[in-house]
Amino acid sequence: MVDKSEKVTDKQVYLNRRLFMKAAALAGTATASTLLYRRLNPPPAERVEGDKLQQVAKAPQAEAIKEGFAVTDKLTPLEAITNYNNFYEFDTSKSGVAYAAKGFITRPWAVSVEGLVNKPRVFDLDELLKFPLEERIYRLRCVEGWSMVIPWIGFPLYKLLEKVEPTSAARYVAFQTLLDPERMPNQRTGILDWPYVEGLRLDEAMHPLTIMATGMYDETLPPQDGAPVRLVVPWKYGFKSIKSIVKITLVAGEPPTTWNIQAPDEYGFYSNVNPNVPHPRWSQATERRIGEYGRRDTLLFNGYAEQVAHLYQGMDLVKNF
Ligand SMILES: Nc1nc2c(c(=O)[nH]1)N[C@H]1C(S)=C(S)[C@@H](COP(=O)(O)O)O[C@H]1N2
Ligand SMILES: [Mo]
Repeated sequence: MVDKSEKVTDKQVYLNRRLFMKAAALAGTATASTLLYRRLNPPPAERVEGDKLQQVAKAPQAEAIKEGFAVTDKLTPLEAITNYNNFYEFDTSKSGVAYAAKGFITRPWAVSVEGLVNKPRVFDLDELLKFPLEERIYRLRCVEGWSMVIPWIGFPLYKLLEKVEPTSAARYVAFQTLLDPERMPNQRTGILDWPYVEGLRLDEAMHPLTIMATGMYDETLPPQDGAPVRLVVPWKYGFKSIKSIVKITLVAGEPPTTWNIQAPDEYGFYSNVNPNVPHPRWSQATERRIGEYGRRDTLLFNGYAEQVAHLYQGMDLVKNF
């Protein structure tokens, strides 16, 4: 699936670096030329060695489209998906994340599933990779006003939750990213409240569109996209899709969420994609699809209304933004 031309040889990297050093010597500050170098030489996607994905199930296209498991929009190239990232634990600059996350160690890795469940359990990464994998081609709409189309590999979250048997008291699901400033250098700064946390209502978490992604473009997740396992909730703004998860807790009340803590007036708990509810500082009516010129209309629930609108029947989507 990956275009051969995107693969960079060691020699090319070496030559480019020489050219860069020459340019850096000629041009102004090191930081400006470093940024220019990065823009001209996006690194190829790094995959975790040794982690092999099993055969991935692909539903017949018509069926997948009907369920919302696949969209027919053009796929965003791998190079763009892996070099334009939001992952504040590594870098606040979208083009810097791939560099800062390079070499991020994701083995051993475990996800603890606990709280209001009958069978709390720690899942080792190998156990997670054993869930039957499916391809899901989803739109990803960032609250900042850009979007992509990403071919994820993963499994529905409900399959994991069923294994731990949520009790009748469980009404929400809380998620937590790894906290390790040694491996996630930006956690030494106070730009966000660490660890990054997110949450869903239990029925949202159990919806078949909600997945735990362990891969993308037929291979394991690159570090910058949330390796080794991240959440993907395609009808919500991208920040709900929390990366590099280590803990999932079933709880009774609405759990705190990172961007809501940071700016409660700007980022609500639900954060469903909604062109009719502007962000306090910008409109959400349109978006820039990465790789396209101009802007396109943003769709209610990011185009997944048919699959998810019933979850919000009778709810005021302005109040519950
Ligand atoms: N732990 C963590 N998860 C995160 C983020 C983050 O900074 N930290 N950024 C979010 C935002 S704002 C978006 S748009 C998506 C981006 O995912 P991608 O880089 O794989 O496209 O990840 C989300 N998950
Ligand atoms: Mo985002």
